[in-house]
Amino acid sequence: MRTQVVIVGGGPAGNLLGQLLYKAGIDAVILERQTGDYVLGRIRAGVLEQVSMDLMDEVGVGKRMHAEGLVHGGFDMLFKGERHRIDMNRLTGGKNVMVYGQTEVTRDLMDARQAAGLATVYEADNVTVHDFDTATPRVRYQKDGQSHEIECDFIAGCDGFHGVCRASVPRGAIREFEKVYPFGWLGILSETPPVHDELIYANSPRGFALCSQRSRTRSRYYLQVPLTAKVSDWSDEAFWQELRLRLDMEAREKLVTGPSIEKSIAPLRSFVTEPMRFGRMFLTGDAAHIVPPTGAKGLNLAATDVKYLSNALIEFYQEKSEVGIDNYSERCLRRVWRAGRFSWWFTSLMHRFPENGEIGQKFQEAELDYLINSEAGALSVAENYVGLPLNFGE
Ligand code: RFL
Ligand code: PHB
Repeated sequence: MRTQVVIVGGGPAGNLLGQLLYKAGIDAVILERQTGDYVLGRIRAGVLEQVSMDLMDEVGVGKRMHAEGLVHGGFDMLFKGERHRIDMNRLTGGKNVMVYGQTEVTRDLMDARQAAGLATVYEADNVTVHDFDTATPRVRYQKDGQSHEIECDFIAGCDGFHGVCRASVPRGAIREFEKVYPFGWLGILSETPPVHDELIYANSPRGFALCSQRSRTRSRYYLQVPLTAKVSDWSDEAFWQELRLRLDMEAREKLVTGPSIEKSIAPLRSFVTEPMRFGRMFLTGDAAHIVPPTGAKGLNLAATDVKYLSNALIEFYQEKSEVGIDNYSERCLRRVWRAGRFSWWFTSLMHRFPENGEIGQKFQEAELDYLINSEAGALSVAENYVGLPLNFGE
């Protein structure tokens, strides 16, 4: 079999790339290791930047997002028991973010792909990538015990942090930068109205907490927990109790609790791969970089990577130009480092680092006091949170 682009991984990056290429008349096959239901069962990101909303519109799947997503023009920062609003909309001259879950983004993209009759192979086992240093790369996989090979022009590695594409690059051709944080996030999803109509990022001496949401009736909350914590250690009651202790009085009283419908722990990590292109194979999204979730940047970076990649591939096929392909890595990495820097900084500001002691907590509170009382400080937070425009750096 032959196609133009093999996309390894059918998460948000792979599916968005599939739609962008389809709109440009470029053939692609997606190979996904899991079932579609499994992919949709992973509860992850919740906040879309304007660039990601625009991409959903561009590929024609924005309708449900606009109908059901919640537009947020600000968020609260809580420290020393008090909440302070960052008015992103005012500070950035009208920019907002959209609360619309990654599950919904992926579902909308998958539905559009299916409606267009495009090929996704689910439960593709043992995917391997070959010859990406030549003009005819190949991808092999197994499905129902049968072996298959696809010859293609390009491979897009959209296969997440544990994928096969990055792992197949010769070690001498790649550099990896990594920071692992000494804690994780315990997340809970519940069919309860959110405690507040915007997000609350809380710095507490007991550790970080985040009050997020998926809709007006569904909440998502996170707690900073030690790396040794296990989901089974945390009953729902213990979670709600600890969350209350990290919130301000008003939120504590308003919090509506209920049974969890999902509970999981995610480790926090900053990770960047350089470069993101290896001959005819490109890495995108979590396959190339991980940010800690504190800045809500991961999914948005995945979306902008695949937009840059689709532009480069369209230029290749339509204009016979390799300029976009040659610039892909540099273009993505500038944005990746900017978002990665913000996520690292916001993580450092909001979490408890026991090794920094009480003075560390005091310094954090002083910095937060500065940020919310300084127009320049608040603007810096706001403009990083709403994200960079697509043509940034041009
Ligand atoms: P994904 O979503 O991991 O998808 C990769 C897909 O590739 C498949 N795969 C393979 N397929 C074939 N062969 C193989 N060998 C394969 N190996 C893997 C996998 O099954 C999977 O379907 O990566 P992608 O598409 O790059 O998307 C990235 C995002 O998922 C990620 O950046 C975000 O979820 C990060 N993130 C957040 N991002 C935001 O922008 N805003 C947020 O509010 C936000 N919150 C979060 C987050 C991530 C979290 N966790 C759990 C890490 C909150 C959390 C808790
Ligand atoms: C989420 O709702 O899952 C979420 C929101 C904001 C973040 C991280 C996660 O910074």
